Amino acid sequence: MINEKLEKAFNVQINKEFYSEYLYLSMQAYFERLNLKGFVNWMSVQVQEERAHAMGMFDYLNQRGGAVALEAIEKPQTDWKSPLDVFENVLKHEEYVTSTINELMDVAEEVKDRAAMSFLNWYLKEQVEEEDNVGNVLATLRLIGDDKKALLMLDKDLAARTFVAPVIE
Ligand code: OFO
Repeated sequence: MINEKLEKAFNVQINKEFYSEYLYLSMQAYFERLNLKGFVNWMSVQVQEERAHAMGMFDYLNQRGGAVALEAIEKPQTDWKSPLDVFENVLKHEEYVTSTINELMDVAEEVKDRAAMSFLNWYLKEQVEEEDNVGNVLATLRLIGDDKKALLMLDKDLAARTFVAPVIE
């Protein structure tokens, strides 16, 4: 049976992962309005990843005899100034999520739940990847500046991203 404090901390993080899904879905809608289909695709993959992150913790908590308690999901922002503004926000958000997973890891460490620590290691590694992916798109957007042609080229590149269901272990 999982420790009660850790169970609560997992539920907080599950909510954050669902919020991430919701935020990226809102960003996807923004890119639909701009008709940037590659960006739409990139966000839709991100949305699916966040759902997988949330469900990974959802399943784990159940497996450990804990109780999943879903909370209301905060309303996400719905408009941004530009694609650059979106990706600056994505990076900020991912850095925040990294910090909250670290906090969850701190609780697992505090209650000496080594199995949970080992499970959460996957999430910490995933965050390194997430920040790197977002950072790469952001760096390109900074280079692009106001060049519309270059933006459309990046849009084409982002159309190639595909969702591969992560194996969380
Ligand atoms: Fe779940 O990694 Fe992004 O938020």
